[in-house]
Amino acid sequence: MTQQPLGVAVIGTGKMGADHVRRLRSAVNGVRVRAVADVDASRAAAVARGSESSEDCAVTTDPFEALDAPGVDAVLVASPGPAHEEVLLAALARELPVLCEKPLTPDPQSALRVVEAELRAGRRLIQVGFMRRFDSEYLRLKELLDEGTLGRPLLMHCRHRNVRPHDYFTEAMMINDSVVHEMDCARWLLGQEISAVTVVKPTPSSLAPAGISDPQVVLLETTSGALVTVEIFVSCGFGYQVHAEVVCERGTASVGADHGLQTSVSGRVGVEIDQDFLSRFGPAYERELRQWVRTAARGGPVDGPSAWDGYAAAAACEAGVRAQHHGVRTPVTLVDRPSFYA
Ligand code: NAD
Ligand code: ISE
Repeated sequence: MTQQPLGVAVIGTGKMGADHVRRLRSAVNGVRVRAVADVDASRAAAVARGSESSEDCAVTTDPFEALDAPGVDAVLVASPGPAHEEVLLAALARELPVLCEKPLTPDPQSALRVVEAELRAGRRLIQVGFMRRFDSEYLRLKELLDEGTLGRPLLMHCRHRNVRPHDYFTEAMMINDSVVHEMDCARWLLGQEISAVTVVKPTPSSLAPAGISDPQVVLLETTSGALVTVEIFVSCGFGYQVHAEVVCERGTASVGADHGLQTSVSGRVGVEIDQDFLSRFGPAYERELRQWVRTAARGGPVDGPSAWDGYAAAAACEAGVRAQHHGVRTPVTLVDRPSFYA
């Protein structure tokens, strides 16, 4: 008996949602996009049109209508963070497996409501889109740190540079939309929670977007005493760079060196720099989607980054946004981790 393809509703068809739809259609087996929803009707329609199977794909401006469309078995959420909670709760109420783009939600209170709803559902239905956990370099780094040959991690240094942010980007989003990735990576790679956050700001770039003090340096402390520095520079103009170096007792390991085409011309060596996350992390998005489709097709439980990981990152981000405003070291408060997420 052949298994029916997993029917997916995609909520939010902007940059990320459209890219996920393209990858689901071209690079992942056993899946069909059955509905797309975007508050911008023309975007949803354009994404639905982009395939031969578009006649099977419902198009709507109402996310809840998309969840209830014929053939929908699972949901991919790619609307902006503040819109995630209500669609996550609706998907959990319908027992639909979800891949939710990061951040799970932009604050820990709403993230905890999602965690509590998943606990009530009784099985893991939410995978959060922390795609660096699917990047081959980050996976190798995680393996190396877990092997223990380098000894205990002492420090981690991260650089996170974007060419430019969305028009609606705010200074708080430097933390809860961008540094949220480093919050998650630090927790995952070091196997520790983040205990406090400090943010310091140099004189901003004259090219920074209005209302945003760009760049900033974020210092994370972890529960076992490791320190993580993050340079976040969201309007650097020249390229997309995500780099991490972990300094351990017996050596260091780093990922994210520019790895594109290298040229030697006129006495100079040149290396191409990715211009955005879609090219830098393309293979990671595909691995993430394939794993989610595989587990969602069984009706869950899903694996990968969990709603708890989304909550813990949101709690660290809340401290980070307060630290951005007040300029002081800000402790992170977490509720006890339910054994469900052990
Ligand atoms: P975007 O602005 O390009 O797209 C968002 C889309 O959602 C827009 O088309 C908008 O009209 C639509 N939208 C807004 N409110 C909605 C609602 N209530 N219901 C349905 N649609 C709604 O943004 P983006 O860059 O595609 O980001 C979307 C999500 O993906 C965010 O959570 C963002 O943090 C995440 N993201 C993740 C990565 C990653 O590397 N994992 C990269 C970029 C963005
Ligand atoms: C964006 O939403 C992402 O998730 C990208 O990976 C990150 O680099 C960028 O800063 C965010 O705005």
